[in-house]
Amino acid sequence: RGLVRPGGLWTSLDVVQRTGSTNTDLAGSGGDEGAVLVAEEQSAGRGRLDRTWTAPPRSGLFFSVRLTPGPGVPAGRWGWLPLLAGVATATALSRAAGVDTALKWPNDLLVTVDGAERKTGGILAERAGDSVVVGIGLNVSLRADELPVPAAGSLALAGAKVLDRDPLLRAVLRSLEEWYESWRAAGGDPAGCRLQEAYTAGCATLGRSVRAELPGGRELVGEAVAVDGDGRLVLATADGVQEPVGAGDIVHLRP
Ligand code: BT5
Repeated sequence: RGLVRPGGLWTSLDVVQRTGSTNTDLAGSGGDEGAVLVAEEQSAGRGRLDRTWTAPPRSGLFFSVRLTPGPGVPAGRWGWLPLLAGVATATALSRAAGVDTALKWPNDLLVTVDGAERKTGGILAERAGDSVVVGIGLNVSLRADELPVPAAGSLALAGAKVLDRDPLLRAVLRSLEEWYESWRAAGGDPAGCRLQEAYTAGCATLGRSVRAELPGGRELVGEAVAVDGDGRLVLATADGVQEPVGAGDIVHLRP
């Protein structure tokens, strides 16, 4: 439908009725940059750190794309890809569905439902050889009694004006292509393609008091003050130190 076109980023788009995880399938298949795999249903959807992504069949978008930034983008900058996917998805949802989404560092998409922030999407980026497989899960039509976890939300609950999954998928893939091509053209420099600016503007974590649960069990409490050039969240702690956090979970402590 115009997404897979000569010279464009997307080289193939496959839709399967049911699979375990679109990320696992794409990571294992090798092949070209620009492959897109969409599932109507995932029986073993994955989140980060061995967590799961669960959603009823056809209630949302579950898909993965293969990106191969190549030698023009230093590997240290590939960490921006999940953040880039978040910005691209938020841009698309605002344009195509009139829904404001906020980004929770690093990879959650939040919508506001009855005054509370709820997770309506998540992103999982994984290295596969010289590619990165970026998976996006989005809750689209879920009603309040269908939410897989209490903290979840959906585009329907956030008042989206479009709930058909096809146009939403097209909008997200178009936006992802635009952001990715300009990031790659800038050699992965997030400032050079306004990605850092866009992420900062859309990030609900910044300016908040947060607790970071770091790999290995260490915890850090502070104010989230910036996202640095490597995509890390910078925390200003009570003893005046600025600590960049590159991986881990963030808990927003107060609004
Ligand atoms: C994520 O991980 O949020 C990344 C989710 C990526 C899913 C996509 S779907 C297509 C592709 N194929 C895959 O197998 N995965 C990708 P994380 O930040 O670790 O969050 C996981 C946590 O989110 C879980 O432990 C739950 O608490 C919560 N969760 C699970 N399903 C949810 C849902 N449908 N809506 C909101 N929250 C959910």
